[in-house]
Amino acid sequence: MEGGGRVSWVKYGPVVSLFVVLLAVWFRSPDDAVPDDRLDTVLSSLLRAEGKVGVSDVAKPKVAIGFGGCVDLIVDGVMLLNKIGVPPTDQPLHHDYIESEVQLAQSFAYFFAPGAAAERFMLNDTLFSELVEASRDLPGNRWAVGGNAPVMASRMATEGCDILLGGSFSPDFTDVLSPHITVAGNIIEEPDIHLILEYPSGASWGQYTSRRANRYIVHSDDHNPYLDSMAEFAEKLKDFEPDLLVVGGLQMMDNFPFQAGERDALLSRLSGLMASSSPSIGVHFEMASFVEESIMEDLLHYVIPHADSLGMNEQELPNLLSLLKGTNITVLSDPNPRVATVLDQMREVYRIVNQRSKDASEESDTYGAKAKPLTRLHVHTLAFQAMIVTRGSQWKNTMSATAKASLTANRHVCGSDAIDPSKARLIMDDSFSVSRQEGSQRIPLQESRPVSCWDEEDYEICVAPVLVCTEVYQTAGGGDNISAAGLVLQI
Ligand SMILES: *[C@@H]1O[C@H](CO)[C@@H](O)[C@H](O)[C@H]1NC(C)=O
Ligand SMILES: *[C@@H]1O[C@H](CO)[C@@H](O)[C@H](O)[C@H]1NC(C)=O
Ligand SMILES: CC(=O)N[C@H]1CO[C@H](CO)[C@@H](O)[C@@H]1O
Repeated sequence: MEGGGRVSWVKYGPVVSLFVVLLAVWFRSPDDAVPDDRLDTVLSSLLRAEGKVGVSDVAKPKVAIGFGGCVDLIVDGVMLLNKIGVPPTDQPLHHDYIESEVQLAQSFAYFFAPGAAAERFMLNDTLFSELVEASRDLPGNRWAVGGNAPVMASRMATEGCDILLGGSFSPDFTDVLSPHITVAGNIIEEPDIHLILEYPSGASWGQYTSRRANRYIVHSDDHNPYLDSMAEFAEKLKDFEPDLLVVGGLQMMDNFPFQAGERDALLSRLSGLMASSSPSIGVHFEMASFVEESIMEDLLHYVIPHADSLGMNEQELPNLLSLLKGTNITVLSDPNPRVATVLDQMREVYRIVNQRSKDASEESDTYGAKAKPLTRLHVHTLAFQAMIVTRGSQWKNTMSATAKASLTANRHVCGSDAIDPSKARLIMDDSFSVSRQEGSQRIPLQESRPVSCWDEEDYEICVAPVLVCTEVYQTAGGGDNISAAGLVLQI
């Protein structure tokens, strides 16, 4: 805590008692939200933590990001389903991919009520076109540059980095990108469209009410699953000499009807690309919504061993962990997990991935590259941001990066760079336990020092509360904006 100093209680006695009275009045108010001044303090402290370090103007960080991208068509999910006459189903069901209206309704219902993020491939082109056509003239619809790679690229360019972006885009698409972004890929006529069905907290659809704001995404990509920009990206990567390589967008391969062996070949090539990058640069892999077990296993084999850093949300963390532990992947987890639960899952992912990398380090793979240890793990949730970073690794400024990630969550979801505390709420508890193990330490949330960092084993953990936006503009792309914002302060 800064400033302050002790004041005479005698001199300020009347002021203090007035304050106490006001406080008492305030505490009687039925509103159970966090006091405004508490929120203000958390906000100003987070801003101060974020501002402690900046991105260098002199030597702009260079970041290479793949793969793919799309045009997002963002609509109100319930409004769209009502318009095309898809009635609420009484059978919420998980589907790996979507082929019919009934499956769409069942899958949407499955994720809508808990408010969990989901993304599914639509195998039925006719249905997908119908949905896109219906969305085009739905009130309040918006078009935006989408896809993990372009969103992360744009965020990092805005934060002052020079970017090489791997993706095949139409000229219109490339035109709207920042001048600090160089595109490596093919030129295509029609970009892939992703349909983003957003819903606010408390939205209702038939008998269902959403517990939190989120989105359900359907896509039917022709280009993205093939990572068709990879060859040109690899070519330009040599001269670009990045400080950081980021890989994302691989979920477009999930449940895509590839020919036998095709996906394997693509991921094997990607593995070679990641492994051949200079050992001194960081490689970050951004997870996403995966449901196909075989592709998750491919990620464990081809991608994760060559990443120093992983980013994911509260759904993707238990999903990855269950796979690492050899159990069935989890498609739906608690969308509002406790800090202790997430930290325990993160410790386990960190431990298992590093153990696997150690075990594999004797044998090198076909490219002669050894598995890298995992030195950074960032999990973004609605209520808080959490990072594990290995002490002595190349990742700098973990405290400030966690603060920046947290602020970016509000900025993104509220759709405004300036954070308005009247549109924000703290939903993290007043204190959190560092683990679910009995007797674990509890850390109080200090408004003036909201980012808590501590050391364990060979790593540091930082946790920052999120000022959760209450007037949602957009949730899709949130993870990418947040992850990218955290990364820029760490290279
Ligand atoms: C694909 O969607 C169309 C339009 O909704 C529908 O008529 C058709 O039956 C669907 N195909 C399958 C295989 O479900
Ligand atoms: C796990 O997956 C297998 C194969 O897909 C399936 O047969 C089994 O029922 C699943 N187990 C559980 C507990 O879901
Ligand atoms: C909704 C939102 O604010 N998303 C932002 C994510 O980052 C990109 C790149 O900076 C912005 O253009 C988006 O507005």
